[in-house]
Amino acid sequence: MGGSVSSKGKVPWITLNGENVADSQLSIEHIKGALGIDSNAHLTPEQRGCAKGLRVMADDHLYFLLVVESYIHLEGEHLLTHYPPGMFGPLPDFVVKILLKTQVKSWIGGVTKSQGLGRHSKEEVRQMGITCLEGFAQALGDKPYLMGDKPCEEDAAVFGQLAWMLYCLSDNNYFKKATKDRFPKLVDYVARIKVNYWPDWEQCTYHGSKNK
Ligand SMILES: N[C@@H](CCC(=O)N[C@@H](CS)C(=O)NCC(=O)O)C(=O)O
Repeated sequence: MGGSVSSKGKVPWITLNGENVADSQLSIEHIKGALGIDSNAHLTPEQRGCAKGLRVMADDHLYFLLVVESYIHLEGEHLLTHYPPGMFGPLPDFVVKILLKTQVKSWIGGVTKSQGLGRHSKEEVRQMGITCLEGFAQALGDKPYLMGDKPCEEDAAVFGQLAWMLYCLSDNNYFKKATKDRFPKLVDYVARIKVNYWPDWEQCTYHGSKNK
C-alpha cells in the first residue's frame, strides 16, 4: 500500500500485522475478525438491521451530499478556513482559491457525477441531505446513542460524518447550519461521543482556524 492513499486510491486504510485493508468498514470487519470481537453483541437482530441502514446512509449517502455541498456549491472554502494554515505549503490563499474553484471542483465534480448524487440540482441535494439528517435525528430520538444507552459500531460511522460536518466544514455550509438550527440533538450527540471517547480531542486535532 504505502503513500498517502490506499491501493484503491482512497483513504482511510489500515495495516494490521503486515496486512493492508482499505475502506473503513472493511477495516472494522478485519479488526473484529482478528480480535474475535462482536462490538454489537448487545443489539437485537432488528437493531442490527436498523444500525446497518444508518451506517450506509452516513457513509454512502450523507458523505457524498456533504462533498457536493462543500466542494461544489461552496468551492472548498472550508479548506481555507477550517484546516491548518500551511496545509498547502507556501501557496498563498488566492492561489489555493483558484485551484479549488477550478482543479478540485472539476475533479470532485467528476467523482460525484459518477457516483450519481452530483447530477442533482443544488436544491435537490440540499433536500436529500435534510431528509438524511432528519432520519438520523428521528432514529436517535432522546437516546444517548443510536440504539440505546450503549454505543454500537454504527455510532462511530455516523459520528464520523457528523463530526466532519460540524467541526471541519465551513460555517456557511447549508447542512451544518441546518443541523444547528433544526437538529440540536444531533449536535449534542456528536459532542457526547467526542467527550466520552476522545477526551484528548484537543491535543489530537487542530483548532487554529483563521476565522476564529
Ligand atoms: N466509504 C469509504 C469512503 C472512502 C472515501 O471516499 N474516501 C475519500 C476521502 S474521505 C477519498 O479517498 N476520496 C478520494 C477519491 O474519491 O478519489 C470508507 O469509509 O472508507
